[in-house]
Formats: sequence, structure tokens, C-alpha cells
Amino acid sequence: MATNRTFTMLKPDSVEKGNIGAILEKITASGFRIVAMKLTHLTTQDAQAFYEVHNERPFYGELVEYMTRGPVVAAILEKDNAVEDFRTLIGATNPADAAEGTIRKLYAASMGENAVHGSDSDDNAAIEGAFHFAGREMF
Ligand code: DAT
Ligand code: MG
Repeated sequence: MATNRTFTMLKPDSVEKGNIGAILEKITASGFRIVAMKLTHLTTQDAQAFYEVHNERPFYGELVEYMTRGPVVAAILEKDNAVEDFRTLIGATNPADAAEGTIRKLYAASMGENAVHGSDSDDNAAIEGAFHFAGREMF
């Protein structure tokens, strides 16, 4: 059975462009409750570990550089069917393929700078949330 939490990051481009308020408004208006949230600057080691699964891909170096060039907003979100519903809300990885009205369609510049992260499974949501937050930071 699906759990009811997912993990997100509003990536450095969203912070740089001043889009975090608009994106959080869209997230909460779509029925997600914020369980944990902070502004945090990933180290190179953090980003490498977070995207370990992609370490053989040609874009890995650029991805790590992008994710560490400024702070991100990390958050845990709660809603029924959170992982799947949040992936629907953010849209396809490449904003050119993202559906109208999705966060990536509205706010992402490119595949490499795509505004927002969303966990792709319940297991990864739990792993990624625990990577960023201690139990006492979740509400
Ligand atoms: P998603 O973030 O939609 O789960 P992913 O897990 O496949 O996508 O990839 C992680 C991030 O890596 C993605 O948000 C942007 C970057 N990325 C993926 N494929 C890429 C590509 N072909 N070129 C450049 N960046 C890419
Ligand atoms: Mg992914």
C-alpha cells in the first residue's frame, strides 16, 4: 500500500529566480501538507550521495554542480497517494514534455535545471526525507 509522504527539493534555480513562494503556494493549494521544511545548501558530497543512482550518467557532474551552486528548499509533504500525486503535479523531467499547469512547465528552464525534485517511490521518499531531516524536525 502507498504511504502518504513524499520528499521534495525546490532546486537552486527556483530559489535564485524568487519562485519558491509561488511553487509552495501551488503545492499547498494542491492538497499537500508541509511536514518538514528548510533552506539548506548541499555540499558536493551531499549532492553526489543524493544522486548516487545517476553516477554513471554523462550529466552527473553537471547535475552535482547545479544542485550545489546555491541553497535549495527541502521539504517533506503529506497527502494521500503523495508520491504519485506529487510526480503528476511537477510534470515530466524535461519541462518541454511536461503537461500544462505543472510546476516544471511553469517554472523550469530545461532538463538540466528543472526547478523541483520529487521522490519516485515510497521507499525513496523515506530514504530522502531521512537524508535531510531528523525525526524532531518532522511535524
Ligand atoms: P526526475 O528528477 O524527474 O526524477 P531523474 O531521476 O531521471 O528525473 O533525474 C534526476 C535529475 O537529473 C533530473 O531532475 C534532471 C537531471 N537529468 C536527468 N536526465 C538528464 C539528461 N538527460 N540531461 C541532463 N540532466 C538530466
Ligand atoms: Mg528521480
